[in-house]
Amino acid sequence: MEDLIFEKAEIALLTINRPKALNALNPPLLNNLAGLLLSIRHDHAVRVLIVTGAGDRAFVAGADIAAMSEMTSVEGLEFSNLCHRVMAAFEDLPIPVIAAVNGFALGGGLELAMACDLVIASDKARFGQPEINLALIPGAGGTQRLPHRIGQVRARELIMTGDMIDAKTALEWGLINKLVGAEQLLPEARNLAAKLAAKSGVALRQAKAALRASFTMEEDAGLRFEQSAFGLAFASADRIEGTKAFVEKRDPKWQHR
Ligand code: DAK
Repeated sequence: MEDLIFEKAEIALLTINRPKALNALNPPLLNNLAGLLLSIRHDHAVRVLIVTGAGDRAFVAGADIAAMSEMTSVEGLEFSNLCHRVMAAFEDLPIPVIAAVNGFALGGGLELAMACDLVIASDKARFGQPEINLALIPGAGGTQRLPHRIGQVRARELIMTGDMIDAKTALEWGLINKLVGAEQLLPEARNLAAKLAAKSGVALRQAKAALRASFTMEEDAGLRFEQSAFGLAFASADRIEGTKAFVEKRDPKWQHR
């Protein structure tokens, strides 16, 4: 899997590694990604995942345009299924996922960042949905997730013009959580990951599931979902420990169950 570098640890680092093509996503890479995400999903030793791009130019410059230009309609359909499976696998990981955006996050690259929970970007990052310039539209969730994150007005501008925005604008528009210098990107991502890894894993999992419901459900169903998720967190050993530790004025020791 040369196109992916996975450093397994409690705070794991996944690097998309096709720097010569600005880390564009082609079918073999996406297939590898699907397999890797499945194994991470079932690996309880990994508590937080950071995703970044190899090199100093790109996070992911989108789906591989050269590969797409050669595809038949049937292959295009298979590619579509694969893209959706990978984005869903990212979004459905029960652990927090942080995108560390080190350069271009375009098309499928921005969609990948938006399938993560938190986004930290370096001052070299550029964001956009330039599919319109290929007579395409965002195909891995961009038309839905972008307006959800930054509102209809700005999402329409990005998707219909295909223009890119810089990291400062992305911060102002609420597309990213934090903007740092290039050297500080991975250290800051690790700091944030360490903060999350110090929380109860069971509570984080329920918080993530309930936050996702705010995107996929009507408000009434979402509020009911929140009640169930709250109930599950409440039934955990960590909830007993967390509330007890507060009363006893000490730090909690999580069991993550
Ligand atoms: N695909 C393939 N190769 C790419 C690429 C891409 N998306 N982006 C860059 N490259 C390659 C370039 O071809 C070049 O290769 P060589 O010529 O050196 O072999 C190398 O990376 C360096 O790029 P440039 O020479 O172009 O570098 P510049 O600094 O001049 O320009 C750029 C950087 C990022 C502005 C430019 O490379 C660019 O505009 N790239 C394309 C960005 C783009 O349009 N991205 C959106 C792609 S469409 C789907 C789901 C999702 C999608 C599709 C289907 N289904 C569910 C079906 C997603 C679609 C997309 O993402």
